[in-house]
Amino acid sequence: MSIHQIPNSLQLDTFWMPFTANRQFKSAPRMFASAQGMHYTTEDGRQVIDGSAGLWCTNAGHGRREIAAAVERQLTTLDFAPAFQMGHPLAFEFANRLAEIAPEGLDRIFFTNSGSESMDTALKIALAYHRANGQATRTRLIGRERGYHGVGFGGTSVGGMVNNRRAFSSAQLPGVDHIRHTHDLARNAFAKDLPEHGVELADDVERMVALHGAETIAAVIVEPVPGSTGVLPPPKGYLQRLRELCTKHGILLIFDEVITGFGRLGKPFASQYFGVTPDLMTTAKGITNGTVPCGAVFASRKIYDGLMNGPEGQIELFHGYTYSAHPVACAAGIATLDIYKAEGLLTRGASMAEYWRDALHQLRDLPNVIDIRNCGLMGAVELAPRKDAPSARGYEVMVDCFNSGLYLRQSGDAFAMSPPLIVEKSHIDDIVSILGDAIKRVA
Ligand code: PXG
Ligand code: PLP
Repeated sequence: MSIHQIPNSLQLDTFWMPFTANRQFKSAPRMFASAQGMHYTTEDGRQVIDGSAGLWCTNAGHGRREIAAAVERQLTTLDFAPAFQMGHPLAFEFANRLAEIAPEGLDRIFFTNSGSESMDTALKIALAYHRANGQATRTRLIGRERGYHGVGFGGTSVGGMVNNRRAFSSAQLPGVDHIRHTHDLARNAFAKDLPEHGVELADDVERMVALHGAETIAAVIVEPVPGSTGVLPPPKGYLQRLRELCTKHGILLIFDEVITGFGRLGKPFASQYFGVTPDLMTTAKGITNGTVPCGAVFASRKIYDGLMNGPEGQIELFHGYTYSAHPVACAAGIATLDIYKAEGLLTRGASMAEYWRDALHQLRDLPNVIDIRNCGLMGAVELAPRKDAPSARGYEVMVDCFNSGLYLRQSGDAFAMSPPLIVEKSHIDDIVSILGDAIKRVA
């Protein structure tokens, strides 16, 4: 047990924890008891600054009363309503509000409950769209190495994380291929702006076309800035090139904005930040400030209209979840958008990004630091792995940070950071100084 002892009465065996080394955690638990603003409070009353917005989701900070009030109101007014062949006004209102901030033309919105569901939904929409438009041979899905698109069979298939896939290799979707990732330490380490090198990697789409035939490819799926695999900003011009090649070959481009959406880069969406508009965009997380599970797929009018054919009484897309457009999620989402708007949070990152970048890069000369990356209010510090023990150094630094008052996400020997968008300069100083001390101590 750690010094941060949990009550003896709490039995830890029954909760099978997700994406966690269960035995390691349960032998020395790290427990949060409450949260407000930029900070968690631990069971033993310590303040821990939130360097990763929970899991990249609490963009407006913790404990927002307005969201709590909206949720309570909704639960006592209309706790649940079916969204299949029935409606409730809040679902339409929420969709309209999302459309206001969407990249131009991406204003047809399908609700889900998570990023993984958003990804499954987007892949199905892509297949259904091509089929409805007389191109039923377009069934291949092209993901990218080092992509993370959640844990459904669709998302793991197009994703490119080996640990997410190796145990399930027999059940990956057929006909999926991957373009190469853009992470290139040799050429781009410590880039403070978008990496200079790697635009040519987008030409992998041409290789896929040459190999498989454009008429078999439904969609290319990428995160504009991969988050889970260590914050990998795209090389200059790369996303534009992907867009051009997809358009040229009639392939749909899907941006997975589950992390980059809702202000992370200083614009509502990464699509607007990079000036590249995909055909479909998946979101979740920040859509309700992490409070109530919710996700949304934003589709272009071309795609929506393309599926609104056939007899009027026919269901156009055989897809949906019991909790699609759940009234409580819609209420939480609208209250969240109200906060984002009132406090300018969807663009606040733009004014903080430079300070964030410069603060992170102060860690450059510390022991074992091999790269520092940043984009908007995303950031990563990567350490050299210990010989024969990848991730060990990363884990020790993460635990040291927690014990000294900083929560951040460890990804192998890298740390991925994404503070709530309410972050002030003094918070950034705290995050960087605690992380720096931990890196020095662990060495
Ligand atoms: N797409 C992307 C780009 C994501 O980052 C998902 C899909 C799946 O979303 P759900 O809601 O099904 O988890 C994600 C989720 C981390 C971390 O620390 C990242 C995610 C989730 C949990 C932890 O890197 N990303
Ligand atoms: N909704 C949210 C959450 C916003 O952040 C914004 C603008 O930043 C909008 C809507 C659009 O607001 P307006 O119509 O006042 O420009």
